[in-house]
Amino acid sequence: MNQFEEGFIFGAATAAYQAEGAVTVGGKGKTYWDDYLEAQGVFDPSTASDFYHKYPEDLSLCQQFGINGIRISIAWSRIFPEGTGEPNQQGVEFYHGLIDECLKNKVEPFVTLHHFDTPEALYQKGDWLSKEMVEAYVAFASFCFKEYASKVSYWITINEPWSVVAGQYIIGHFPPNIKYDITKAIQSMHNMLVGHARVVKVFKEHKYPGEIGIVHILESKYPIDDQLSSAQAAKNEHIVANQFLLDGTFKGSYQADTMAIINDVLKKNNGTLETTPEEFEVLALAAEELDFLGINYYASHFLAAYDGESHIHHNGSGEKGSSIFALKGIGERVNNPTIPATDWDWPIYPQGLLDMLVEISQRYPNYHKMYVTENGMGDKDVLENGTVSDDNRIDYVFLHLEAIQQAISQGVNVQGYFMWSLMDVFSWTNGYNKRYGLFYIDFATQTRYPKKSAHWFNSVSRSQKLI
Ligand code: BGP
Repeated sequence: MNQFEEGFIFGAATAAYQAEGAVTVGGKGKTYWDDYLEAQGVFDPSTASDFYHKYPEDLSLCQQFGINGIRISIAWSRIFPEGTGEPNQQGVEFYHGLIDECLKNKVEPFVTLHHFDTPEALYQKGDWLSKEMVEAYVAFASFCFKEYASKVSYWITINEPWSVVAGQYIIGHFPPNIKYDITKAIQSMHNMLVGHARVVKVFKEHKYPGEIGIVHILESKYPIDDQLSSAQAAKNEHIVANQFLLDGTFKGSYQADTMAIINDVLKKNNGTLETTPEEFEVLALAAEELDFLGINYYASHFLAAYDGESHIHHNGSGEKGSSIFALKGIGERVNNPTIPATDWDWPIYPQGLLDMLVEISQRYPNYHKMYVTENGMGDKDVLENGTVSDDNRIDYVFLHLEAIQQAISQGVNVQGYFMWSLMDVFSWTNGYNKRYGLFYIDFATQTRYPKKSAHWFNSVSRSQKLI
């Protein structure tokens, strides 16, 4: 039972802006994070994990430690510094070098086209709320397919539409730092799905080799108690954060039970959703053609009803117990004292991953296959004697891999697991003290140190067995 099938990928994930650093090197243009982070003056992304220069070392570590898949993303503004126009050859060559190095080390690259890093010029035009952005994204993706498709077997259109819109328009900790604007969030998710679908269409029309998928963050939502109003709150958040995106991805339209709640939430927030028949046509086409779904899963949430004004506090410091997340017309996340949580208040609940995998396989039988494309535990790691004894992280990953095995034994097709993150990286809204890596980074020297979890992951990967 604890054996994974041959070919199951034991990978690790990165994202360009969080790992590469070199934000002004090689002709790279700005993303919407650059000026914002500089003005804020708290976290400096300019070097991050220096993956831009250190990737040969990191890929050699992958090979040594049994990591046979890697998620990388292509920084759009390295290829098109202004988002559109002429490609920057230095950026184009950088990703040829990186992809070649993955292949040389027998580490399968899963390449994401948009991981939270819209170029500044397109952000100024409205980001995913503007049609221009969608057009430019399709052009950027088309360029990447032409350039790299001969060597990339797995493409990911967009990483976590929900986190993007929650950060930009609900929590307000991503630029443009708008809070509680659920209407903008829903509209932006729809537009991202349309961009995704158009890119899937381009990929399939050109018959590029390889496969294409999308990554959603999918956290299960449970009522905190047996009151009907708590069940309704859990359902509301599930539909807004999960089901709306899954319907758009796999059904090509938003189903009646989804729209009933979306319309209700929009009404309570005085908003509307704008869509066109052509958009649904392309969504339906992509739903048919999509090769895989990537699930990022870290936590689940427990909800109660909430009638007050929206109120959110983001715990970005690791001060346990400081999170608040209450949304008008949706519900309030409440602490479940029986479930452990990280210092950033993320409830650790592997059962939520199992439930989500099973639910997707039942509601969307056309999903083909899934990968868990991110899972891991952020912690305040301490380097001692050249390593980190991260037993908590090993326990966390063990339990989530076990949940995946249970899902597989119930007939769900899961083909791989990517730990977030390969090495410690820059965390968008938490900086550098929330560490996830299999490899600890001393950010002052950029030296890599394998954590205890890296050694453990190596034995799991090599034996294909959960030990
Ligand atoms: C996911 C993102 C990653 C990464 C991870 C951990 O939502 O895809 O980019 O950041 O979450 O999140 P955080 O860094 O906020 O702890």
